[in-house]
Amino acid sequence: MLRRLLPMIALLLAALPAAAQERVLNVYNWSDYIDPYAVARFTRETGIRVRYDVYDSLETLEGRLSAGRSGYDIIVPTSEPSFARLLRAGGLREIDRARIPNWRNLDPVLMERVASIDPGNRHGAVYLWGTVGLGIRVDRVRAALGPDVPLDSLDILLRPENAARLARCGIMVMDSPTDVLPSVQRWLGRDPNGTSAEDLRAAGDALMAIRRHVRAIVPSSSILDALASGEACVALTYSGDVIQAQARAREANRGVEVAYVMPRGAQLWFDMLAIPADAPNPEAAHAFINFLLQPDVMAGITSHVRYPNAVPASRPLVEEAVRNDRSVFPEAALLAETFVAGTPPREAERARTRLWARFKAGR
Ligand code: N2P
Repeated sequence: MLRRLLPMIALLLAALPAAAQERVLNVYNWSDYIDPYAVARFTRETGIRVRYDVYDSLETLEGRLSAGRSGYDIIVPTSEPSFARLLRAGGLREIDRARIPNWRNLDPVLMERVASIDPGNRHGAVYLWGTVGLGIRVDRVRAALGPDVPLDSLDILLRPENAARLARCGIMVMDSPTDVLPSVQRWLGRDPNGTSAEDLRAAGDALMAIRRHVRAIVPSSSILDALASGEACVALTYSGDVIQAQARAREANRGVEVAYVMPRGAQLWFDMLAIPADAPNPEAAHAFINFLLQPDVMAGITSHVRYPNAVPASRPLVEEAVRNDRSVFPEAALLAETFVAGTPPREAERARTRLWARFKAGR
């Protein structure tokens, strides 16, 4: 019976539109945040085709996800505030560990750090992590601020007299209040997660004081490009993006030397692999997470994007130059001084958005 039916089933399948037969995984990830080879290998090994979209700020990600029905199977929100908010709103699917044997490769210490917002780590795995700091052109900064300028502080950008001297060579700030304001507040010596009117006024004043020296407030992906091309000599953005820009600038060999400044007391963040509650293909999402958590795959990703990952066994497989790069893997003493952002209440979020609009408009 079955034997007679088989050719008919094959015929029926052939008549279906291609999309219905194909297994597709819909990924929504940060830009410049994976090794393209890993995606190709996943498709080759599983037959699952990957549709891949990117975002370059948490504001964009949350905007896209908050309405529901995003159509994505995998998203990569930062633990706080975005992952925490989505989780609280019931927007994330519980991960079935039985389908992810490679979960055991995850660093228990890192996973513990995000367990406070996701007890038992039931909804996400740490993918990559990093800090917020400055990408600088060392020669330009030294020329403008003196050869002995300390390269471990946001003073370079946030002291108005410094910004004034650097304005001509190009100052940029990534367009994300969520990932900029905490660092500014910390630099002011205030609670980085403070959301009182006084906290916000102080942060707003600090930003307005340098505003006329800032050439552009643009998405983080544009900052990466501007650092690589030399168009920006000081830019506030994510650590690995700066180090990617450094690599690109070296390759272009046009005399642009970029370095990462990790400020003392930097913002530390963890980006999470998560599955939206209404993911169309949760099966494929589990397969993808399991695939990513292999040491060799993760090593390829870290080598490519220059962010540390959460799979310790990948470390010896990471390209040597990246493995030994202190900008990628900060020293423990520096890490000990970092802070992790919190999740501001909705009211404060609105005030932050207004402040940011003023900063962008410059008045
Ligand atoms: C990648 C941006 C890094 C993610 N381009 C920041 N959490």
